[in-house]
Amino acid sequence: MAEQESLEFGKADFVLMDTVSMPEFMANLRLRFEKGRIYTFIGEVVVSVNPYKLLNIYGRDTIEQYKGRELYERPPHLFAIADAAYKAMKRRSKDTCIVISGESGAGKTEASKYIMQYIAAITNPSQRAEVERVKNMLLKSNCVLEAFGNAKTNRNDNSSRFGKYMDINFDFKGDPIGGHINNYLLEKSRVIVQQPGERSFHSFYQLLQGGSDQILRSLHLQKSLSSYSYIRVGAQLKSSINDAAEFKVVAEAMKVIGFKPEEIQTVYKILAAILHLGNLKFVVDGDTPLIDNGKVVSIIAELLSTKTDMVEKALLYRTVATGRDIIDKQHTEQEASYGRDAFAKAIYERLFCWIVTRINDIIEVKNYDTTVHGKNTVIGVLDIYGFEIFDNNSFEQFCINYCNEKLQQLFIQLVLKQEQEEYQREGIPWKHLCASDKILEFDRDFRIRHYAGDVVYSVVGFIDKNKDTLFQDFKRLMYNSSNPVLKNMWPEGKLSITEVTKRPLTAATLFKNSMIALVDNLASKEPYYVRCIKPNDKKSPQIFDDERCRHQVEYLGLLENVRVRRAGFAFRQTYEKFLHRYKMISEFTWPNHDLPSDKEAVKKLVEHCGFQDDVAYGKTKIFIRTPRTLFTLEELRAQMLVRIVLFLQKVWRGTL
Ligand code: AOV
Ligand code: MG
Repeated sequence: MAEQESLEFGKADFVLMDTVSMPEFMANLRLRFEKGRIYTFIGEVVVSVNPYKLLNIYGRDTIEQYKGRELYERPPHLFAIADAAYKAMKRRSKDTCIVISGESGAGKTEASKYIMQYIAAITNPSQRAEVERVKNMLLKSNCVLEAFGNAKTNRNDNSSRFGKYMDINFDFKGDPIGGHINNYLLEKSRVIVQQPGERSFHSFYQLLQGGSDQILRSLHLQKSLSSYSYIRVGAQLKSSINDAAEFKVVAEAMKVIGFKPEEIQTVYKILAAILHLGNLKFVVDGDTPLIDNGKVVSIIAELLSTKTDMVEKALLYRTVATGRDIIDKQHTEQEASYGRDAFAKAIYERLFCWIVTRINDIIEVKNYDTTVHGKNTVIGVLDIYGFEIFDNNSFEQFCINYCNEKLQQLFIQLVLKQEQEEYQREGIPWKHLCASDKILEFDRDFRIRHYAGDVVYSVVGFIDKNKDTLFQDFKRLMYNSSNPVLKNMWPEGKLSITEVTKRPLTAATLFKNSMIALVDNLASKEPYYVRCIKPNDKKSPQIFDDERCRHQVEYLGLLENVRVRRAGFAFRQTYEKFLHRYKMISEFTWPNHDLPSDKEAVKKLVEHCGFQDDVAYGKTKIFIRTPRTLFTLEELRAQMLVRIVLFLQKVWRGTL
């Protein structure tokens, strides 16, 4: 059965390739993609190619086929990996993690959702109500996070614009009892500007398209997307997502998760305030900037539960301490525009982080006593923004691509490094995979050689985005809001101007620190990998673009991964021990050899048997690539042993 399937659908595990070569790897990957077999193993790693169409392979019946099975018993699937991570966690009380990587649009987020669905489906057989509640929350949180953290980009209609790491906590029975989400740097510049062909975060369109007339009226909004300058660029874009329908799904999910009505109201008010902010214009009267459309300011003040004159003041002045004096320094027109945009970005980012915090409050493990219930173990699922290159790359791409570099380094370290070091010690040639983040040139722009390709970054706005200045006046404005939900989001607004002295860490430093913590966390767990490949740049289910795929296979290090797996499968042994076991196979080594060294003797033996193409000679060890060679050696040995025993028996009986 397995044999038949492997002939028709290609090899289910790349380890079974006849030769480890790029052409053979690509031929197998393409064949399987064309046959709708989008998953292939490399040992315990799943390689996935985005099918760009719905496949009927995630249903209840499929889940049942994978539940509790060993990895190799079933065709390759995300469920096999999820089950392996779950089993390791349950049987061996190991914390495990599933790391999903691949470039933008390769299918990471979809994979992470299927994995979570699988874990939800196979746990809690006794249907405990509390566990069901937790599972429901974990699953429902996805669509809320996607609404606020995903957007249509030129690479992906539902591109994650934040990094997400979710821990699922399990009790001693292996049932989910809670979770925790870590979110990483949201691409907040998208709130105020998007590249041609792209949109802002889904949440804005969902509100405008899906909000009832009553809701929109209360927010002073009209349905027309092109009325709002912050989202005008992508207003006409067709989205594969139905914004109006999704608005209701997200509102319902927030309700189920446990957001209070006044909290959901505040969320809408913040979105509306941002849209109105974008329409504010400053005019200059002599040296003095004024707000052109004062009506809009009063709407913003109403939505943020603060006073019109205070909003106006925060937009036009900043309070500075000069020595002992505190003065209100007036903005130039440019500063006022900068301040407005920084404010819009900041309240959206704050809103997003607040949503994550609220979800965490609700899903966090409560009342678990380890002394009574035993260890609580964790499966982490990592779904980040994938490596991306746009026509114009800025600070955000720099951070996103840095994050991907770190994960690739971790993969090399955990999966390939040990092996690579062994090869190096033994002096066997190994094609180096480097996660090199080399800066190649600096003119106005700079180019970095990333593991996945060269990216030219524009320096325009780079430093501003890194400094990420938000005038303290806005923080105080929000802290003084009479809406307690909003006020809670801005605790540092409590500080007076003289108390704010410390220069905050830059955005890049904060991001770097969070990445280091993430990598340390992943490295402390037993990792399982899903490596996603994007088959083409047209989002087409039909096209397997050889060049694009080969490039991804190359930079993901999949061929090296296969080599490592095979090396892991196969055999390595010191020359002395190898001879001890197999010397009877060859007349050159049996009973003793007269060659200058054991290494030479092993070479002679291997050549005599015709295996020279399947081995590598290290300084102290021989390496055999394919298990078949090893089995043949064992067979030859067994045959020889039988003959030797028969021979000795004859000698013993004196019949020879
Ligand atoms: P990403 O997470 O890797 O990109 P997604 O998971 O959002 O990519 O996948 C992009 C799109 O590809 C989805 O919206 C689906 O239309 C399609 N897709 C992906 N996986 C599947 C699947 N298993 N079955 C059917 N369609 C699929 V980014 O978030 O941009 O790095 O930052
Ligand atoms: Mg994603």
